Amino acid sequence: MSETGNLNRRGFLARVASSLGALLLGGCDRLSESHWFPRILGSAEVVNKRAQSAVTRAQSMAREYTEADLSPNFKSNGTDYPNDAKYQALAANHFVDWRLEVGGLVARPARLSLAELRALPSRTQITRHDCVEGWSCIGKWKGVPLAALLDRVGPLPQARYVMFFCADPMEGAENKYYESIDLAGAYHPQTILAYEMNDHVLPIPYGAPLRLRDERQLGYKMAKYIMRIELVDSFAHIRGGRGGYWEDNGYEWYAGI
Ligand SMILES: Nc1nc2c(c(=O)[nH]1)N[C@H]1C(S)=C(S)[C@@H](COP(=O)(O)O)O[C@H]1N2
Ligand SMILES: [Mo]
Repeated sequence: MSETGNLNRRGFLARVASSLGALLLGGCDRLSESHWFPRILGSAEVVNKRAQSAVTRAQSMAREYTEADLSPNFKSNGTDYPNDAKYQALAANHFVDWRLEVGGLVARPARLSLAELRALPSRTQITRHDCVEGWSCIGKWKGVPLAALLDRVGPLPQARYVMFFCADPMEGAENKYYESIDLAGAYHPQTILAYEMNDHVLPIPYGAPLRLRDERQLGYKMAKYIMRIELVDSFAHIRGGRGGYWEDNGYEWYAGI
């Protein structure tokens, strides 16, 4: 290519670059004049949270059913009335004095009444419960998304699992039912702490006053009679070290279906 050709070419590229720049700037100006652009720029945290939940949503949603699919008799399994004096006293007073303790690796530990949990956002879902023993029932659940509760207490960066400690003794008072799920599962939009079942206050056989619904896992993950929630970085040193009552007895920790 000749000297002049090179210069012309450089001149051409420079002109393209500058007009491209003008185009891009023009584009930015137009965007920042619109309503949504500055708001999104000003809320990177919200964008990140949305992106995070979009990813978990894409991961998989458990199937949801209609009212017509509800099981006429939802089975109660495992404990149907905790053999624990403190629990029974709380139940006698309709759980007015019950408080959900939330602690461990969180910025703002909390003690929440049922009324306070009901004041948080809620989600209602009709889903199929599959027990590892080989039966399934379809029920309607209403509760607070675990994600909303986590937003309230602020998980610390080291937190990896959410542990649920229950009221019901299995063998011996010290060996109460417990379970755990990981944070990705905890933030899944269908993971809720249910306080209603089939449009009624959650009955005792199904886990009153509060039970976990994690619709993508088997029944034994869905802790009933929750008293305390604790965020941890490992469950290796808690109880049997396998993350749950049934896990300590040989069941898989991950019970995805
Ligand atoms: N606290 C507690 N949670 C529990 C259990 C239990 O015995 N105690 N049983 C588990 C099992 S094996 C199943 S299948 C479901 C049963 O829930 P349901 O009684 O609503 O059918 O609860 C799970 N969560
Ligand atoms: Mo189960």
